[in-house]
Amino acid sequence: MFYFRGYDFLIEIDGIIGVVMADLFTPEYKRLKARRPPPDLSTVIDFTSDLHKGESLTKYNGCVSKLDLSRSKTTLVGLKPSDCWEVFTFRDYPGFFFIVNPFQNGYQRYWASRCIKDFPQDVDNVTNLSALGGERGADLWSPFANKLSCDLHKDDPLRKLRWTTLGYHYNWSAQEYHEYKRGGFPKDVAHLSQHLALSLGFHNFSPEAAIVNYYYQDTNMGPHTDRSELDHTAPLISFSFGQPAVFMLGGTTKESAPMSLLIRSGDVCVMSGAARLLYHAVPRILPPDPDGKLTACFSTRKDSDSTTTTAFDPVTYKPDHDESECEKNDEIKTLNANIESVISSLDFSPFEAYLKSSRINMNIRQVLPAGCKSFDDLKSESECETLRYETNDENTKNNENCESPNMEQFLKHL
Ligand SMILES: O=C(O)CCC(=O)C(=O)O
Repeated sequence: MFYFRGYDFLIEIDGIIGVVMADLFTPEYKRLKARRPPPDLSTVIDFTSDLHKGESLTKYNGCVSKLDLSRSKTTLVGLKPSDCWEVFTFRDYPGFFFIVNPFQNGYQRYWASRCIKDFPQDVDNVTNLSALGGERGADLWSPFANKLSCDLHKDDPLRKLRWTTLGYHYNWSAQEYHEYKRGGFPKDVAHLSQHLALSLGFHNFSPEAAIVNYYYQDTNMGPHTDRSELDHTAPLISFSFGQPAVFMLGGTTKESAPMSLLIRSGDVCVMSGAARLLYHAVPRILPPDPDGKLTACFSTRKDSDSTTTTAFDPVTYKPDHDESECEKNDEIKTLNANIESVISSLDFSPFEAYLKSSRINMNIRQVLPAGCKSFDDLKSESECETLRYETNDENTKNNENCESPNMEQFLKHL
């Protein structure tokens, strides 16, 4: 075996010569994940520092563009009106959107508290701890929050929490969803993701499953694709809270060189269309700021001004969808009021302590094809088979050792 064209391999077995493309994703993943020496992160795109410090998109030679969303002035579930979001698209990754923190200041408190405190202790949901025989709906939060020391000790069960699933529960071993392994889907998460999808032009997004990932600062997620959902035309919407992380996005196989982005608290990634099935990974969570402060996006008006009575800038909901959707509008108004009351009454200090050493990622998926309410609705056996064939993924999450699909295919054909 020897090197060919810089990256690829020529392989000869029993007189047959073939080309095997090299894996360009894994070595970069390992480089970015390395502890000692820490990696050079200068190739990682950081929209917040580049663009807010006045550097322009020309730096990216036309590879990155800004999308103008002018359609909505609506503020709901803690989001700013979408016409002031900063949305980026990428020439080489059509269908991938990166939105710089679209949340109003202070409102991430609500979402972070839902992810850390509420979702794991809802009996409808499954966590990595309950999946291994722990009590379903166990309260992991109170023991941590009630402790005087707010360090996330290595023996604290909260530190062992790695994921919670909502709605259709993903079966990590079988890599599939099942009709009878389904809990209720929280209305607030449904509205958040649907509003985001709608703002980007996905009118029929139906949020049916969410995976909330918890990353302590020394953890990561290996290269994988997400293809167990039956409808790949629906976007995958991913929110991040807490410490920044390096996010890698590659091609449909690991043979394409990946790009890396710095994802900060509040940022949103959307994988859709041609980007829906791309390889991605999280090699690194960045350490907390040396001053120990969480980013300003968690601050409320009360933090900076002791004369202020409300903790955050209250949101006024102005429906800009069909006015006849009264029921939905009422539901959103109630939701907004509830979010504001939760934030006002929240003692944020234990959450701050948790978020200083951790990152949370909440990603939301549509599982079923449009129009289906359950797996039983899948119209015919043949349609079902086709969809199942598409979901047959050989790439396991966190499996850093799996070989590139082309390598496997090539070797199979020898
Ligand atoms: O943490 C992230 O940003 C990515 C999470 C992810 O890829 C997944 O849950 O499939």
